[in-house]
Amino acid sequence: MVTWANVSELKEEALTLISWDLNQRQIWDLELLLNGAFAPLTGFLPEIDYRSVCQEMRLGDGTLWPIPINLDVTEEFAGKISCGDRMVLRHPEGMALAILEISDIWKPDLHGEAQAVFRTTDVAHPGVASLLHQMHPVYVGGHLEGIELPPHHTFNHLRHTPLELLEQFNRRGWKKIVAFQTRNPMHRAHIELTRRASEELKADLLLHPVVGRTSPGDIDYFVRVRCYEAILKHYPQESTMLSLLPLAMRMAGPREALWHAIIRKNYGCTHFIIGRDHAGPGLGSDGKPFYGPYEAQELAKSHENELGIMIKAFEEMVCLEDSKRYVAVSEVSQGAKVLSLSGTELRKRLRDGTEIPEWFSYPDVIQELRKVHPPRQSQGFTIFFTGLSGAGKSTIAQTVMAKLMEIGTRPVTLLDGDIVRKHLSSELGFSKRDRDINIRRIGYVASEITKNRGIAICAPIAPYEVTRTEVREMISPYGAFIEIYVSTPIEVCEERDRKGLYAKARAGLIKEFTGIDDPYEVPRNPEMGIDTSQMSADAAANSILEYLSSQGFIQAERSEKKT
Ligand code: PPS
Repeated sequence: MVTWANVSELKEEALTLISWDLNQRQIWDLELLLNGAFAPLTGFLPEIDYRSVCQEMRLGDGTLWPIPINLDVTEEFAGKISCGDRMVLRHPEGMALAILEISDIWKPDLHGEAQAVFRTTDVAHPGVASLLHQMHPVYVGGHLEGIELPPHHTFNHLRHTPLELLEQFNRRGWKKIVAFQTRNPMHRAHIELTRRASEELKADLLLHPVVGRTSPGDIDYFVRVRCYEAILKHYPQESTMLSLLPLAMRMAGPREALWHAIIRKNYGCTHFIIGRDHAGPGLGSDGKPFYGPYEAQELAKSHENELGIMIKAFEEMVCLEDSKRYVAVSEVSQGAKVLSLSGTELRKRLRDGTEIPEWFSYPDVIQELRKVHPPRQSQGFTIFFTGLSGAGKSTIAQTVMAKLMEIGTRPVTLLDGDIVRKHLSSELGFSKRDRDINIRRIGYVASEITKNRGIAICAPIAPYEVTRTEVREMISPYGAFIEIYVSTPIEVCEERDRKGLYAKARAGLIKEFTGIDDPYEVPRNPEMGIDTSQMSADAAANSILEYLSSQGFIQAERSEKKT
């Protein structure tokens, strides 16, 4: 166990120690270390355990543990600490949460870790992308002493430590408890599956959804929790309970299933449901799934004795067309028709406001989902122009803005390159680092605008593909990201040279000028391309409005009238 003693002394000591400000991912890991959900871990893994977990799925002493739990820090920070030191881990709001007694500091081979844990280095895997793109390069291992659990401001009545959950189980007289993990809203198929599990095992049911990090594009947990609360009414009250798990998922499929089972054992459950494609990360860059659909349950089953929790494996549940009854796929008799509604189709129906059948879900759940999936005409979106200086980005952006303001259904904000550099990024230059910071700032502001259902029009050069992709990922959870490559050739831009910058760059008076002595990476998959040497700004703006109309973001007749 993590040590919890002398908290007031530790708080005093924390004032004298070097601090690391935790990011959200690290806070999720720390909370589950501190509250015992990651038992037997007593801190962030030392190097010997880390290597063994990667290679063998076991700690150095042989205990089953499939996922590395590491504290990652910058090289700069690592240069200030040594083994044997104590450091304080702080919440971004400043509270000291724990003291780490540093036993190991090392630079991991992150590609090797990805290959060992995820069996791939393909960044289409969200766990790999996070490991390779978000982790700091140095790991710090050591034993933790707890000061305070990370604070929560939402749904506190549904959050429990393992100890609190055990108390709840005892109070209710529950002895046999089957846990269900999910990162999605629950529909009828999930309910049938969990009811079946609970009936077959004669066990009480814990709905234990993840409210930490899930997979990119998942529905946010506020909405999901409202759906879970709605769905609880459809279960027998006395034998069902809902509790939220602040876990940072890795989407590691089979290894993740094992890990989830260990965590549920620590929360006092006796059984754990593993269905089809548990913690599946979707498809790889080659279009193939990373793991087999039943690999996760097979791996967990094969370690059942050692796990200390029983695995309740389930096949996919499907709905029979005739009787509207749910059965396991293998129970469908020959010739019987089954109903299905894919996630993509569900999202489309939510978006279009079209019917979602009763066999699929409950009206109260759908009502919650509809609240956050307004029809496209009321959703926010971002138009992101990218291209060389002088390509025509600002002129088209201004024309599009004027036309959208004439339509007038939502507020429109223009984040032009020059405007942003004046108001948001005045201290930045044009090095790769500075340009990336500039573009991330634009992305952040645009994501806030999009989230609040406005229209953001961005028109920076944004020369780097990775950074543009990052911005796309920041915005996409809230609304569409429409990337428009203004592909006007450099000769034309240079010929125009409205600001006289190309002449200066050629004369060596401006350094790092995009297209002259600094790179521009052509977008790989923009939603649109526009070449202003072939098309006027007005015609370009009209084609953008036509695109918006064809995608349902603006009403067809309004855009036609105005264009
Ligand atoms: S970036 O790369 O996206 O951060 O650039 P951005 O902020 O869009 O650039 C804004 C304007 O800065 C002028 N300018 C330069 N551009 C490119 N390279 C160098 N070295 C440079 N120095 C100044 C240029 O006019 C950009 O505006 P636009 O509207 O693209 O012409």
